[in-house]
Amino acid sequence: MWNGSNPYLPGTDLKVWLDGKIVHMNDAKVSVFDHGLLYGDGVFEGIRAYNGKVFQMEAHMRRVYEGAGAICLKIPIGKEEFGKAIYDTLRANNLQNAYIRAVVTRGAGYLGLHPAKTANPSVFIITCALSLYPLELYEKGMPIVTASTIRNHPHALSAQVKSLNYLNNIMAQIEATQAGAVEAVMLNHQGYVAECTGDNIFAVRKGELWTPPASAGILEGVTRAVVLELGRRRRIPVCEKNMTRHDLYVSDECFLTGTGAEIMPITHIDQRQIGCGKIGVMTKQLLEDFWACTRGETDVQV
Ligand code: PXG
Repeated sequence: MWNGSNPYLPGTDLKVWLDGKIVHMNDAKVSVFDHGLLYGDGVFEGIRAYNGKVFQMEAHMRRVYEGAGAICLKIPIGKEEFGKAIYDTLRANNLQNAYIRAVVTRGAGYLGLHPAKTANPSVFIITCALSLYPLELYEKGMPIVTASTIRNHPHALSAQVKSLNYLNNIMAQIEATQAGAVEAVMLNHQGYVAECTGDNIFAVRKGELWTPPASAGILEGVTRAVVLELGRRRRIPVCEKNMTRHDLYVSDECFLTGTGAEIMPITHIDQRQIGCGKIGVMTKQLLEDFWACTRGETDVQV
């Protein structure tokens, strides 16, 4: 049990939804025999709530149930109950604007890989206040680097499965930190741009919006789908196409998308300045459109 000594853990009295019950964070315990811990055997979702409403709930639920299904993991509750559990957790913590982490593990069982060695998958939901990027970063943008760690080969496990094994991405994140950046772009096994460690990537080139296709082995992010739709609504030519690092270097604008980051402008990649070195015109339009969605002013179904 956490004894409160780790300064990096949330220090507040959070309530966690664990297998049907709302419990205090100190009582939210999973077994050392849980296959989620022993083998990374499970799936998770990172979701956000804005003004008391869960953003793109359906898309996140679709992804977690599809991902679980793809690894033969039966989520012990239905989609509706899962959604209600998320709202119950937000309410228990009095949170209107929050980060939501939903996790499904194969559950506790004997040692050994075989999934039959576990009987009861476990579900838990953590909600907490967001530590947002400073607002000025959305104007100024940020630098990223290319990691030498490549994205997992999509033929090993589909990137659509948001599995509990993120070690590759963590390795790339360490590379980013060591280079003084917050994010790193990962290439795929063919050398094409895939995505960042927890964000998708877009480039703007001659008025067109480019992003790598699902076949590049990327997670088809919910934010990415919203941004593609917002681009189409603005009649921007949108291309899902394989991109090289060179395409990024010579782009007019570049930005990341993700649940946590929303739309984050990129100013430098591997020390090369992108465009004017601050948020680009198209990025700014899309960010404003995106914020209108999060405020519930426009509806985008993905
Ligand atoms: N690629 C990867 C590899 C991700 O893990 C995204 C893209 C963006 O997808 P969404 O659906 O968020 O637009 C992700 C999302 C966390 C955290 O706590 C990670 C993500 C999302 C939220 C929180 O590290 N990854």
